Amino acid sequence: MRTQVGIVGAGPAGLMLSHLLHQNGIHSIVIEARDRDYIESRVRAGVLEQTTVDLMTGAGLGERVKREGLLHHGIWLNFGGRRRHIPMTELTGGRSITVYAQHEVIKDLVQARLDAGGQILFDVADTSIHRFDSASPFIRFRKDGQPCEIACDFIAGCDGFHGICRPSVPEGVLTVYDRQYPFAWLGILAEAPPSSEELVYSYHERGFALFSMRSPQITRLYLQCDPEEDLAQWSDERIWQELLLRHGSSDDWAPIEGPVLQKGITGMRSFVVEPMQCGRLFLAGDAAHIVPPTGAKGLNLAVADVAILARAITEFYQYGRRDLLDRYSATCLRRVWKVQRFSWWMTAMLHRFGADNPFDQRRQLAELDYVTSSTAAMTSLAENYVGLPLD
Ligand code: FAS
Ligand code: PHB
Repeated sequence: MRTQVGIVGAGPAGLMLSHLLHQNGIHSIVIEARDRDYIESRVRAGVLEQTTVDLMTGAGLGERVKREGLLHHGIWLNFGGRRRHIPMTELTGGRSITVYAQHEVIKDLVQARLDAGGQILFDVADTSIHRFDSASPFIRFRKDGQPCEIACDFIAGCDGFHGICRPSVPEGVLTVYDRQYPFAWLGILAEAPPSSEELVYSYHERGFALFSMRSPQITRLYLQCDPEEDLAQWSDERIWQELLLRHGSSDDWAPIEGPVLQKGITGMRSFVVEPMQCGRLFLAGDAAHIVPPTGAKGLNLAVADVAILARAITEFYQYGRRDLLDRYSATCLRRVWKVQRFSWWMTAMLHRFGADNPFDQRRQLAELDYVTSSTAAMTSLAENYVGLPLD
């Protein structure tokens, strides 16, 4: 097989890249290790920045997110037993977030690719990438047990944190920046109507808790737990008891309980590799960086990376320009580090650190008090949360 851009991974990064390239008349092939049903039902992120929704709308993918997405104009910070509102749309001149599940974004992208005759090869195995230090890189993999090869001009490594593209870069080329957190998130999907129209981030002495949602019937909730936590020790009753305790607030707001449909534990880390490119291999999304989910940025950063990459590749094919390609990593990393800072800051402000002492708790409460009583501080949170504009 031959294509212009070989894309490894059908997550938000790989599929959005293939779609944006198609819109500019550039051919690509996406290969994916899992099957279509799996990627279209995998429970992950749920918050889309204004920047991401604008990108999707501009790329002709806005219809369903506009129709089914839940538009939010603010978030709540709950601490000291009282909820405080951050009116993000008001503070950012009209920018908002949309609650729309990641797997719904994946469904829209897969459908759009297939409707346009795009190639997505599911269920591939033994993927490897070659000669990306030359002008003729290629990808090898097995499909239905048969060896296959894609010759291409560029390889996009969109295969997530545990993919093969980043580890394929020769020793010594990449610098790794890594920070692990001494806690994780236990997340549930529950069949219960959202009792708050907007997300609630709760700081509590027993640990962080988050109230989010997926639809008028489904809520999504998280609580801080130990990284080694044994899920079997967490009955649905115990999870609800802990969530209601940590989300306690004087205005009598509380999540509505309901049957737990799905539960899982997600580790927390901040991770970046530099540079995000090597020869004709370009890393995007979780293949290059991981953020703790407290800032709801993972999916959005992946989409921002490929918007920058799609433009650079388009300028190469249409005008023979190499400068945007050469600057891909530097351009992305400016945004990546701002988003890393914001995600670390939200995580540090809202979680209990086992090693912390009473001074740290007082400092966290003072920070929360400042952020919810200073327009300047509130605006800083709001503009980062709704999404920094793409440069
Ligand atoms: P992805 O990981 O989404 O996609 C990579 C794709 O490559 C996958 O489909 C994988 O199967 C495929 N692949 C891997 N190796 C391959 C190989 N060798 N050959 C072919 N294909 C291969 N973010 C939030 O903001 N909020 C959340 O609540 C949240 N929850 C998360 C929960 C979990 C468990 C995880 C892992 C992430 C979560 N995130 C969350 C972050 C998430 O949204 C990611 O940032 C986002 O999926 C990144 O998108 P991609 O870079 O496209 O990578
Ligand atoms: C989610 O809805 O899954 C979600 C929302 C906000 C976050 C993280 C996850 O910060």
